[in-house]
Amino acid sequence: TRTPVNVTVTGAAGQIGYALLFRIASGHLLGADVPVNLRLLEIPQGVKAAEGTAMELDDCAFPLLRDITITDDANKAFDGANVALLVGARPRTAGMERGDLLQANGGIFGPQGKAINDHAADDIKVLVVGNPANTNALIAQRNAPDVPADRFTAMTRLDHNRAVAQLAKKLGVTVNEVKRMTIWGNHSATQYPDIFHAEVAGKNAAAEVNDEKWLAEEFIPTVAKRGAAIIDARGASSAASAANAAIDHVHTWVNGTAEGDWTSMGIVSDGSYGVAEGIISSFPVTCKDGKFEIVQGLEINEFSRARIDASVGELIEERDAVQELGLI
Ligand code: NAX
Repeated sequence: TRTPVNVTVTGAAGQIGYALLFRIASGHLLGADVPVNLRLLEIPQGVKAAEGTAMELDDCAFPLLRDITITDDANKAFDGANVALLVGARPRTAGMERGDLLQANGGIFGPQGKAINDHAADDIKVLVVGNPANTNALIAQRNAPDVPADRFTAMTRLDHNRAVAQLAKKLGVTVNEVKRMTIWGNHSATQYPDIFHAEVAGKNAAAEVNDEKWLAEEFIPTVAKRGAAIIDARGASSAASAANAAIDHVHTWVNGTAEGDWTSMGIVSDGSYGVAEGIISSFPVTCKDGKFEIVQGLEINEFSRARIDASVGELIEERDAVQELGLI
C-alpha cells in the first residue's frame, strides 16, 4: 500500500475549505488510489469550526482518509507537508487601502512561507488560493529560500475554467471540446483570458468566434468579473467552483495535462513572453511527472500584447509595494 500524502489546507473552516476537504478526502485531489493525511491550519477563532468539519469528515468514513490534524500553529501544520493549499487570507474590508491589505497578508503568507521552508517535505507543492493570490504566493515563495521557486503557484484555474465554459456556451459545444485556453497575468480584473490559441473541436477558437467586439466587450469582462457576478447573485463569493479549481490545479500538476492540451497556472516568471522575471504571473503550461513547463513559441498579437502587459504591470506594482513594505 502507498504511503499517505500529507495535504495541508489553511483557512480550513472557511467556505472554500468546506467545499474542498471532502473532495480531497475522497481522492479527487491526487487520485483514487492515494491515501491522504489532512493537516488543517486555522486561526484560533477558526479551530472549533474546523473540528466540526473534521467530525463530518470522520462521518464520511472515506477509505483514503488516514488522519486529520487541526492546529493554529503553522510549524505543525506544514510539518512533512507534500501538498499545501493556502486558502486562508485577510479579505479587503471597507476603507482598507491596498497597502493595508498587502501588509495584513504579508503577516500571514510570510510566516507560512517560512514554516514551509523549515518543515515541509522535500517534494512540497504549494497552491495559493487566498487573495491577492499571485502576490501572496510571491511573499510565501520569497520567505522560503530553500524551496525551489517553481514549487509555489497561484490559482488562475477558476478563471481558466470560467473561460472554457463561456467559450463553449458561445459556440454551442461541450466544454470537453475546448482545448488550449490561456489565462495570462494576475488573478484580478486585469487578467487576460486568451482564445487566440484555443481550439474548439480541433479548429482555432478565435477564427470560429470571429467577433473581436464580443471578445473585448463580453467574453473578457464576463470572465474577469465573474467573481463579482457570483457575489451579486449568491450573496456570497464563489466557493464550490473555487474548491473545484484548486482540485483541478493540483490534480493536473501531479498527474499531467492531456496530450495536445495545456492549462493555466500562476507561476514564477522566467521572463518568457516578456513577463518580468520573478513575479508570479499566469501562463499556459503543460504538466508531466509532477513538473510544469511554459508553452513556448505562441505568437502574441497586438490585442493580446496590450492586455498581457496591463496585467503584468499590475503585478509589478504589487511586487514593488510588498518590497517597499519589507515583506519580500
Ligand atoms: P472565508 O472567509 O470563508 O474563509 C477564510 C478562512 O481562512 C477563515 O476560516 C479564516 O479563519 C481563515 N484564516 C484567516 N487567516 C488565516 C491564517 N493566517 N491561517 C489560517 N487560516 C486563516 O473565505 P473563502 O470564501 O473560503 O475564501 C478564501 C480565499 O480565497 C479568499 O482570500 C478569497 O478572496 C480567495 N478566492 C480566490 C479565488 C481564486 O481564484 N484564486 C477564487 C475564490 C476566492 O474568492
